[in-house]
Amino acid sequence: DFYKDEPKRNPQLKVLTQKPFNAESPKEISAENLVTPLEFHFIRNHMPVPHIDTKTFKLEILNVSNGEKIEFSLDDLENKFNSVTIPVTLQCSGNKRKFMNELGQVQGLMWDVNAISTALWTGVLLKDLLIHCGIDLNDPKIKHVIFEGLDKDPAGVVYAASVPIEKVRSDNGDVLLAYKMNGQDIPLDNGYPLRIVVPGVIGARSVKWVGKIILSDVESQSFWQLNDYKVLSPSIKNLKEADFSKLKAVQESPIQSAICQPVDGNIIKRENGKFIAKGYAFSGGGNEIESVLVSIDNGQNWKNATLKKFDRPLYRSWAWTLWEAEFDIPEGKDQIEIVCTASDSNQNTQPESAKSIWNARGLLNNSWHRVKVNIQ
Ligand code: MTE
Ligand code: MO
Repeated sequence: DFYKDEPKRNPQLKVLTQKPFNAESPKEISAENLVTPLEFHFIRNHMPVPHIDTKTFKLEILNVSNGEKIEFSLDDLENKFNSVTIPVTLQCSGNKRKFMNELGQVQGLMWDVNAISTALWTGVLLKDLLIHCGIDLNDPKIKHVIFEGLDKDPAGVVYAASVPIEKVRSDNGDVLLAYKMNGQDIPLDNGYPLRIVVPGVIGARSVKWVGKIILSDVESQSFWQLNDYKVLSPSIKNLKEADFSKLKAVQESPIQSAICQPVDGNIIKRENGKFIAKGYAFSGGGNEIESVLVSIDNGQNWKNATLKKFDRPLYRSWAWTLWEAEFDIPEGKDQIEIVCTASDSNQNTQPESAKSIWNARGLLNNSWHRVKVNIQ
């Protein structure tokens, strides 16, 4: 069995597939925790979890521009460089795919609203490490930074992805080579012992179990970089018709929000008079969430939700904002629909419906989230 060495997981995770393992955080955990407890962080694996011998492990950095190779042990990384800790939300670009699929069949895991979690990531800023290596980040021959994982498919192909050098080089980039998550060893499923964290960018570029970093003139030639995480036009109904070579690989996540409490089908008691809705909002690219609007009459009236977020420097809000809003239970209704939508510091907003953003791969569904509850 190719999957015989998989780690133990919390049974409360909402499992989509076992092999490879893919699971969402429970909604009640997202509603209540600005930092997701380790055992509840969502997991998105493409292959079996690799088991890495930390004593012999070496991270390799290869600069294609001059052929130079440099290696670091975990001990080097943890002890010879300044460490930083940053709150970062990782979101799978397939989050909320399930709802896009309702408008027309899309391909991929049918995620609900919790392929998203937040952790305090500790590690070395990749920029600092590369500068320490004497690499000129303004070298015009370096255009992309490729990350290779140590997880392999049966043919020996490793997971890999890349980001543009601009993201790594930027003072506001915060790309991290992380060795701790919430102050502890990174769990096996989330990339132990070392992973890349690319804040504000879709989860797919935050390569877990990273073994090799390549400074290159071309982007990663992996399937995931070239032929997978790209947004097709709504006119392309079938992946077979897609010409991925004409499209850019997705990087930053668009603005997003969701309701985590109550959940669809919940019963709310009329005698309580009021109820509270809770959820998250998140925007990629370091944008800060400015407001979350919540309605129980399909947007005729909106309430400004109360927000809870990390205090972050401008343009470096890498983590989600939690929100809550209280409503009086309306008279004469036995069902109500809650809807939420967010805006950020750059006035980015969410589309009301997924119609104009529908794509056959079901990526980046950031349309308004709706939940129906019953009043009794
Ligand atoms: N890195 C490796 N090596 N292998 C993977 O399968 N999955 C990617 C990314 N990094 C993946 C990976 C995807 S698609 C996502 S959404 C995130 O990891 C999920 O990170 P998590 O499992 O820690 O939540
Ligand atoms: Mo993902």
